[in-house]
Amino acid sequence: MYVGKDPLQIERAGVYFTPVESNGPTKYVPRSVQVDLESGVCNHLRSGSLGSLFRPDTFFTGESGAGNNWAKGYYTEGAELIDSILEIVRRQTEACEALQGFQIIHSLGGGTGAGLGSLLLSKLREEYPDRMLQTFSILPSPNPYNALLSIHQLVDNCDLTICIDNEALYDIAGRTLKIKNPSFDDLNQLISKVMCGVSTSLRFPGQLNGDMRKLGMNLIPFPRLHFLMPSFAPFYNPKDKAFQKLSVSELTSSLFDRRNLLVACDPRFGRYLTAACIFRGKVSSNDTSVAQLQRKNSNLFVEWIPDNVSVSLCSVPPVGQPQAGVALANSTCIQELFKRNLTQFAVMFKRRAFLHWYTGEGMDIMEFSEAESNTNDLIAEYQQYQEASVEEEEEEEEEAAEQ
Ligand SMILES: Nc1nc2c(ncn2[C@@H]2O[C@H](COP(=O)(O)OP(=O)(O)OP(=O)(O)O)[C@@H](O)[C@H]2O)c(=O)[nH]1
Ligand SMILES: [Mg+2]
Repeated sequence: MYVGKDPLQIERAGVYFTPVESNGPTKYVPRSVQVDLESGVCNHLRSGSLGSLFRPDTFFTGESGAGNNWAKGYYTEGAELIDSILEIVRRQTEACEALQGFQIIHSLGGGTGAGLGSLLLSKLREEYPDRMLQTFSILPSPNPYNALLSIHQLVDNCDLTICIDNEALYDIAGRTLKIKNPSFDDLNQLISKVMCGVSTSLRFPGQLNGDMRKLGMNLIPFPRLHFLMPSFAPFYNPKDKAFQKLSVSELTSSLFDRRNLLVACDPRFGRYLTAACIFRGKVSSNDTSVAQLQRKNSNLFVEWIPDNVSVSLCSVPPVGQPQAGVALANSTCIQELFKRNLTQFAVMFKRRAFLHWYTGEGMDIMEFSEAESNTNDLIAEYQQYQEASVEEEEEEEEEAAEQ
């Protein structure tokens, strides 16, 4: 929670927060809605150290839960409550001067975040067709059905999905931060760092990619290929007293290093379509390390999108760290994530295992087949652009002209 007067911190506070009347200095409350189909997690949030930050009437919880079943979140339990949720969302949007869009933070593994989250996306798309829809989506999932049904929805109903992969988080927590048996709290600390990082350009004045649409404009060359990998550097253990001070070029290479990625994919096996880097804190502005890195690894960046890595600087460092870098990358290697999920999905779906739980909620098996083929197509599209080169396209054009 920020308490202070720094004009840089306050100038764009209105992007995520609504000022409230108070006798003393202006207070801000998040323009958020907290939703769950059972009350436990929201109660935990309310009674936690940041509980008083939220307006009480922006919590919405059901009674029954979605029992790890996507169909319950999307078609039955969640569908019954969606209107009341949209009512709160509408109230919050009315408090906006200029609504850019929506950000949904959910996991794709259970019934609520995945199923109800997907339903909410489709309702928002319907009601606010020209606003940006962005998600922070937590993968993978012990239940491959829930995740794949969600990916199917995300491909079509979302503008920008920032993928966060618990597998990668466990690796970072264990290997870099030396935490034994990391808990969800430890992982969520990492997620919050990355969320603060990737929203830097929206939250501070004068930034490149200063709103959601510009960010999308620069990062998403094709509407379906909007699944981004975040990275952060340096990760450090708060219990280690000494800060690691990195030069800009060290920060840059860390951002493009697999070990600092929040998704368990290897960029060396794909190609970057686009990326956006933000350096925060004391970082010299005339550094050209990103351009150098691109030159040295030119085979990892598609050559048919010029200037595909943007760089911006924000003088405000993240809380508790003197400097840091964050990046959002659109790399074709993200197909690995979808392939892993699809493989697990396919072996179960082939045997129709567990399907009765979904059909029991009124779901049609066709939707499973559609999700499977949509994800197959998505993987093929990533592969196609991974292999595309400028020459190939010219050849194709020549061939077309000859015919
Ligand atoms: N990083 C992180 N992952 C979590 C956390 N809580 C749950 N998960 C992951 O998300 C997956 C889905 O669980 P939940 O998010 O609890 O499911 P839900 O959306 O509440 O859905 P239901 O409980 O089935 O209604 C789990 O398999 C976990 O891997 C968390 O606090 N942090
Ligand atoms: Mg739950």
